[in-house]
Amino acid sequence: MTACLAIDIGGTKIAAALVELGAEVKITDRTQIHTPQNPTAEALDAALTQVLAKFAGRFDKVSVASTGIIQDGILTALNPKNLGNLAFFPLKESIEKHTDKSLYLMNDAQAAACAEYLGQDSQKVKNFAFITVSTGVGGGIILDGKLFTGQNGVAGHIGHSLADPNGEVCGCGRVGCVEAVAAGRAIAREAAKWEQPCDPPEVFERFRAGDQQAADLVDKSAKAIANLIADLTISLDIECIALGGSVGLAQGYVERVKHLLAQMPKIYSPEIVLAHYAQDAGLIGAAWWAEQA
Ligand code: ADP
Ligand code: BMX
Ligand code: ZN
Repeated sequence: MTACLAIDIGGTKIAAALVELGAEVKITDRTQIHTPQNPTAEALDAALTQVLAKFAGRFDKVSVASTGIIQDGILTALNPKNLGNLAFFPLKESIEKHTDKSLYLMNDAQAAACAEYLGQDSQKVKNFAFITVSTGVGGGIILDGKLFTGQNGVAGHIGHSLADPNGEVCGCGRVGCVEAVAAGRAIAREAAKWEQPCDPPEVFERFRAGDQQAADLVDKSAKAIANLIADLTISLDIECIALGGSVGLAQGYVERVKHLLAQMPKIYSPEIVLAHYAQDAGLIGAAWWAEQA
């Protein structure tokens, strides 16, 4: 048996599957549950218990890609609001209660960056980034062909760079972060105030149907992401960026990001692609990371 149980913990959903990396990536028994919106470690612990029970005896290692800063087995939320107000979670301890197999832990967007870089020609593209526009805005940065995590695992938390000095206070405590303007949660917060309130999927439906209010909100998010891409490109000489997350992958979004970037000088525009592995990028990246270890 060489299957890796990969688990992707996001602010909205927890996905898990058995992943085999051969000539082709094989994902089996993918399952998905809601991330508890409850600020107790017990709630997340119970959700992970449920996932591990489902796959009991069918894997030889476990690899987890999770929202938050992951270091020394602990998950620390930079933005606790994305995790039902849970600020710390003993991730390693929670999983090791259920299995004695090897365990690997990393940030979700860093994992997705590894997966998406697999499809690139590593001789050609050396500096690459993945951006998820999802519950939050996360990032993973590949520099000179290698994932850059930094000493504290913080590298890539680009959702917390500045979008608007007069913007909303972000859940991390800083004013005007990209995440506070562009993320699914930011879109949900704004659309909840409308005369006809709706959720982000409906915002995108209305945007595609030509509704101006919805188009303005989508553009506000896309503009923050376009500026983020420009900043990353000019800071790190990024050649290609993959966009993921349910907002990033939503039909019509990447076109708006590309349109807004096209209005800037050409040097700010890397190649932009949609995440090839879409909603499975975190799972595949986590399995790949475990195999490299
Ligand atoms: P996670 O953050 O758990 O990885 P997602 O990538 O699914 O999960 O992102 C969740 C966010 O995306 C939520 O804010 C949700 O409202 C929003 N969302 C989900 N589906 C869509 C959609 N089809 N179009 C636009 N936004 C969506
Ligand atoms: C937040 C931060 C990142 C994460 C990003 C995307 C927390 C809990 N998370 O910026 O670590 O990568 O959200 O997470 O502080 P997602 O839940 O939207 O996938
Ligand atoms: Zn922030």
